[in-house]
Amino acid sequence: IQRSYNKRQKLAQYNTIDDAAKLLRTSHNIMVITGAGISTSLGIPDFRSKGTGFYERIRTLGYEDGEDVFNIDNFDDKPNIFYSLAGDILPDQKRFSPTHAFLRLLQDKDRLQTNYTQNIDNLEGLAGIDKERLIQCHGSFATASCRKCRHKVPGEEIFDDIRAKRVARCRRCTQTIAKQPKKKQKAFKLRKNDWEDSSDDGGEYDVPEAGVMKPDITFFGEQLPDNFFQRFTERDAKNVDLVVVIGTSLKVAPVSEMPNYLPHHVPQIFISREPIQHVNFDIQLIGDCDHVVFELCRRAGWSLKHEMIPPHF
Ligand code: CNA
Repeated sequence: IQRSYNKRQKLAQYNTIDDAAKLLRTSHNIMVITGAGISTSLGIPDFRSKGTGFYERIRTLGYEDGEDVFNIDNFDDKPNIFYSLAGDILPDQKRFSPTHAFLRLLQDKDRLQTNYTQNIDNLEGLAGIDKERLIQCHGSFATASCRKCRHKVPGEEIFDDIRAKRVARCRRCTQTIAKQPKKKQKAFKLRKNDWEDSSDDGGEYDVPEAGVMKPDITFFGEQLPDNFFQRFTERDAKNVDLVVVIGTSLKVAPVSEMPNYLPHHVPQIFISREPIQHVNFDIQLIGDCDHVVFELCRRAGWSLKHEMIPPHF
């Protein structure tokens, strides 16, 4: 995108929840940026909420910084730490939240241009959001790859290991290693360690280890998927007419920077439990997002249906 980063100014004409409902009704290319807060009503912890967030739990287990668990160098160094904790955020949900239903409603009304989700729980797919309208900015548990040979498998293949808090190893590496004659295994080990002498001295060597499998979620220090940058710069930044940000602390770049990179005349709405200061949203609707989106729909004259919304509402 050509424009340089510049903190946008609030647009004076939009202030109230009724303004927000009117914007929903009148906009046709809506960009929705979502975070962990849209899944907490299903019992999936977010990262940073006080008392319930995953990072606080990690601290009670003695780790200083929650982000360390999702650092790629730390993962390569000690994958067992990630595997001992990841079970808590593993998606085993068979249902989605009213806020996911709201996204689906926007899609059904052909108003959802793109949902940029930071979530890795794949619940957007369960709610029926089209792949073409969904960017999983931080990847997902849907697939996993070997850190050594890059072999990719469906994510479910390593779920048992994650639940058992056991480091998942690559089956392809394991098979390749098993097929090699013992001498070759030794040579592989020697080369790997840059030893000069590869002569057979009859000594004992460890067989090389199979690579560690990592869910294809984006760790700190890893690149975001290409389609994130492409879709944002080549399409959405040029023609969205409303931005709605839901259930995120907006602390993780580059997603946190998206609102300030968009044309400043495009109205922006923020929905979350805690207000934020580092982006000048036009309207901040502070509260439980399931309640807020329900109320927004009511005021827009739309009916949001979901099993968690009491029928008399
Ligand atoms: P975060 O930093 O934990 O922020 C979540 C925000 O949502 C907080 O500000 C909360 O106050 C707010 N919130 C929580 N529950 C609700 C609710 N019911 N209604 C309204 N607001 C609520 O998480 P972010 O998404 O901002 O951070 C990005 C990380 C979180 C991504 O890399 C994700 O992969 C990661 N994450 C994802 C999941 C998931 O996929 N469900 C779970 C935990 C973490």
